[in-house]
Amino acid sequence: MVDRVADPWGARTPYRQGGCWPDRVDVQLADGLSPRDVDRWVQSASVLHSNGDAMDIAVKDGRIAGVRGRAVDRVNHGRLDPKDLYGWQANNSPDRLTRPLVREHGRLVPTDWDTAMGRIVQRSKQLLDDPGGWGRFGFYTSGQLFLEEYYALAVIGKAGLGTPHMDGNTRLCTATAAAALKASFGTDGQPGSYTDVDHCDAIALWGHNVAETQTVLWTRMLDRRHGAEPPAMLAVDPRTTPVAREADLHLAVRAGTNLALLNGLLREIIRRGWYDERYVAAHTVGFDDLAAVVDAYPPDRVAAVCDVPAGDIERAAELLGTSRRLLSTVLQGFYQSNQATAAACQVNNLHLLRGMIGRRGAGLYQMNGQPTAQNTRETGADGDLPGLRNWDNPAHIRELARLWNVDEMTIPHWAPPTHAMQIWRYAEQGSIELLWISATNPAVSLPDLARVRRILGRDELFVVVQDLFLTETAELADVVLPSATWGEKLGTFTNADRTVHLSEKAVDPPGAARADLDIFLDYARRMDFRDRDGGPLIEWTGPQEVFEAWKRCSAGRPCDYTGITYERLRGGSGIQWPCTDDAPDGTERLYTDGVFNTDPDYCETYGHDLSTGAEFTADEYRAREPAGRAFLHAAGYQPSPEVPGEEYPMLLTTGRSVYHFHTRTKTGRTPELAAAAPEPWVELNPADADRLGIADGDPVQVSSPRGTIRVPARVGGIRPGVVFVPFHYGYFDIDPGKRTPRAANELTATAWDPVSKQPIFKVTAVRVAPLEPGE
Ligand SMILES: Nc1nc2c(c(=O)[nH]1)N[C@H]1C(S)=C(S)[C@@H](COP(=O)(O)OP(=O)(O)OC[C@H]3O[C@@H](n4cnc5c(=O)[nH]c(N)nc54)[C@H](O)[C@@H]3O)O[C@H]1N2
Ligand SMILES: Nc1nc2c(c(=O)[nH]1)N[C@H]1C(S)=C(S)[C@@H](COP(=O)(O)OP(=O)(O)OC[C@H]3O[C@@H](n4cnc5c(=O)[nH]c(N)nc54)[C@H](O)[C@@H]3O)O[C@H]1N2
Ligand SMILES: [Mo]
Repeated sequence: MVDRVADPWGARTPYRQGGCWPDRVDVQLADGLSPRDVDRWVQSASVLHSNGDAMDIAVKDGRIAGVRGRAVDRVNHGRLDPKDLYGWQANNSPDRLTRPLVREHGRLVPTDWDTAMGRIVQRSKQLLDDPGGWGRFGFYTSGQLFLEEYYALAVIGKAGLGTPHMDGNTRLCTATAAAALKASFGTDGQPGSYTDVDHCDAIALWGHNVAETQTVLWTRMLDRRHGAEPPAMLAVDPRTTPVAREADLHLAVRAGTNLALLNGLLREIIRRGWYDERYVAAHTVGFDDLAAVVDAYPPDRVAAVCDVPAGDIERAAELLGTSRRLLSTVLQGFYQSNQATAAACQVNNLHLLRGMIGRRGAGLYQMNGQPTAQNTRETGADGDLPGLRNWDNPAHIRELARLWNVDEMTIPHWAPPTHAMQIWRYAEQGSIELLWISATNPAVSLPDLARVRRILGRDELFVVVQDLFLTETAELADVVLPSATWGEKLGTFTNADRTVHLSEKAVDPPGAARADLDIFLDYARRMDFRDRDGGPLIEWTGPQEVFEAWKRCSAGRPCDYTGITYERLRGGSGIQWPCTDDAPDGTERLYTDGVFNTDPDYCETYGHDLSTGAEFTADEYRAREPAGRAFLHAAGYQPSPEVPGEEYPMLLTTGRSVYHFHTRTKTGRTPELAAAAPEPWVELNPADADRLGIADGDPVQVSSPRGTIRVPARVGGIRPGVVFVPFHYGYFDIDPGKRTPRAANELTATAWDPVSKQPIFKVTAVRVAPLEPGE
């Protein structure tokens, strides 16, 4: 065993282009435990990022005691991320919630399940007694539950209650990935496969610090870089991340200017003739418009907007334009930045223009972040309709009504589903009166936390929180439901390259904690939801039955699971959807024939205007006659809603460290990871630090119009004018006794992308000042 805090990526196992990535099995066991002493190894996969690294959980005396990578799996060939190697210890944490809690006279007190569920059901029935009562329910779920749990929740919300107010924290995470995939290709679903890393000759990382956020995918890229015929690498990030340091070319763009950069790059690619005219003519719509829009972005203009040298833009265009197998990944540096969907679509355009899609090495990822975000989207727990169906297509509604045996009018489809930011707005204004939060910690992860605390604290709002720990959010709830988690429940989930894994139950949850699926099914039973014939709407009792029902719902849709069974997922590798009778081993790449999911009867959306978010109608969509061709969408650059000014002269961007997962409920309870990054910090460019009189380690104050935080300075690692704060640290440090304003989201604004509705966490105007001694 090696110290993977000191070296997050482990030893290189180089390989050549077209070769097979060698196995390397990573293992971590509890102190003093040897592999011989392990009672059982139980199959699972990672839930601390979207990579889907397969692993076995070691069980000793009924407790989780370690993990081991699965060499047979197509995703990780045995490797594990540092968070996975150490993070399982949080399952055994002594402060896990073991009993439900209810609020009595202002305080949360322990109770039993009957009392806790009874309160939720009583409140629910009260609301349903009033006409339109279904509109008073809001559900805010996660990208971290299992597929079966989301599907059960989606059916409860859409066929049981009939509320349109359901979304996931996937709105903060990969709403833009979904929006960009739908906009360009007709439906959600990643075109590429991780094996594209084995074949590519250039890798472009668009606002994706993959080295810290998907360490195993990064080791695959690094191993190619260390083998024969290594791929070239381009990084676009305002910070000097490990990715930027490895790359052949790093464009340290000013935060919020991605679209200008991409427009400039596409202009060069078109002007230099580096695009595939035949592919564009046969498989795309919109070339002339795109060419006209990007023509206004010559290198000098882009250099001025993005603040990178014009020569570097030309070099980047050449790297992209002359590669023969280009792999791109896009993540939060685009999705949470200005003009998110428009910018992400330009990466799709790059691949379409160059015909770099649907063949080996020409991979494109509108990357996921959370381990199960793909499932939130597929099952409709994010508000979309299950099976990547289109809310605006009556035939799709009819299919679901038939499947669930409910009236079409029960299924909300008279307007787009309510997105999370709007759900919070309704909760603030009072039209949502019951907000059920599962597996997410919005009191740390949403923007403008002072506002979020105000909303959760409203007396009129009944808040249910389903979690493992008494989080910043849970302590503001009316009812807290203690959940089982990974390793303590059975289910499936799907990673960023469509690989479906099974996660078995290794141990029992602590105390009275229950699997999220059991909680949702218990609620359905107590609410006694009925179908149109008066029979029970939901009769499932366990995950496998829900999975079988989900397979029927997915049949014929892009995410077709009909060929997958729990049994087939046991023992070997995960399987990529679609998996059907015709493709019994799954499907490695989508769109290999250049036919996209844009047919009006099949597509997931009729589309939006990328600049304003205005929705197109079915007729407008049909008039564009996509006929299986992909859309080349164009948009002009506009500055972000917050730009630096006199009072707030710098730009704050936020994000992740390799050692922590999100709000640290698990990694903060893991000794090795907590010690590796015990407190937040702010990264500053040396020239900015000098000018402000700040030295490395000095305490500083960062302020925005919403709030102020006090954190130590780290000088270096970032471009001038931009500062970075990790968003992992909430306003208390695991121990609720110790409270300090130090969360990045005290500063961020309630603002979102017009198309994906994803919040703009990466561009906030701030002021930075040294703290005087004693302050
Ligand atoms: N260690 C760790 N790994 C994780 C997670 C975690 O919490 N910790 N979370 C998982 C989840 S849910 C997600 S969504 C992913 C996120 O994975 P990433 O997207 O890789 O992570 P971030 O740090 O949020 O953002 C990536 C980069 O965007 C850059 N950036 C900021 N503003 C801009 C901009 O305007 N333009 C450009 N081009 N870049 C910009 C930041 O400097 C940052 O380095 O990670 C997953 N993996
Ligand atoms: N400023 C800023 N803000 C951000 C981001 C950023 O880059 N910058 N990134 C955004 C992104 S991409 C994301 S994904 C979000 C993440 O934000 P959150 O979802 O709020 O973060 P987590 O800490 O992962 O919260 C998950 C919660 O679910 C609990 N949990 C874990 N497993 C289970 C389970 O099986 N069942 C139940 N019931 N509970 C469980 C955990 O204890 C934890 O409290 O943050 C977003 N916010
Ligand atoms: Mo995320």
